[in-house]
Amino acid sequence: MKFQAIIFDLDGVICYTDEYHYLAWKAMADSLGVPFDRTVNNRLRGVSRMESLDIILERYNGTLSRAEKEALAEQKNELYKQYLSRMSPADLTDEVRSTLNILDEMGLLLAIGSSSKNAPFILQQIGLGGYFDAVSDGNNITRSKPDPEVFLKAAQMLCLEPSQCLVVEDAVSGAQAGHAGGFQVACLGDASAAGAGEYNLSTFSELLDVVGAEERIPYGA
Ligand code: B16
Ligand code: MG
Repeated sequence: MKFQAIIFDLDGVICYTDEYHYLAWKAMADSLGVPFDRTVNNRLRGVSRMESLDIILERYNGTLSRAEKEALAEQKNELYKQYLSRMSPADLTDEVRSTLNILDEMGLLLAIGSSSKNAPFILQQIGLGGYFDAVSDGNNITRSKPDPEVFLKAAQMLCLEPSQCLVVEDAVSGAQAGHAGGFQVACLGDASAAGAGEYNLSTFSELLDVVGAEERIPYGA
């Protein structure tokens, strides 16, 4: 097989929590009187929580202490977690679920490489707690994408070399992180539109073509 493992980004690849990030950051920005819209929100894809806050505060007239910034990030995260608590296995599409199961049955190791500190909670909410062979996320890294740390840690957890793993990403910074770590990258969404990967996919199930799966998902599944 071309790859021994696949390392998936979470938000924008396995499930979609960007609207919840938007709503929670918007509430925080409104409380400070800082202009914030979906164009700014798009710049936060794949970016860590504190770096996201710094991007939002580019439009803030004034200075904030480290403690004030941490309180704002915490305020946003509390509201974000309230949205996450309403997620359920229905938030995982049949296409993603079926594709993951086929990849698993092929004997590929499957892992998560996400910048989010909430990754374990999100996985639990969508019914994938305990599903992956390794979870590398915002809790075990010190540098965020485009640094490759999160993907290198995932490969280490699987006892594999980057050349044996495929990274799947929706953010350009995430694709850059994969390349910086020596991984091949399959892109979806924004990163695919930008042609940032070796494989630029329109749908999640196209991963089956990338790994040369014989099984296909029945049309309309
Ligand atoms: P948290 P991913 C990323 O997840 C999100 O795309 C990004 O918008 C967010 O700021 C980051 O996680 C940190 O999330 O505040 O939950 O720790 O795309 O890397 O799975
Ligand atoms: Mg993402």
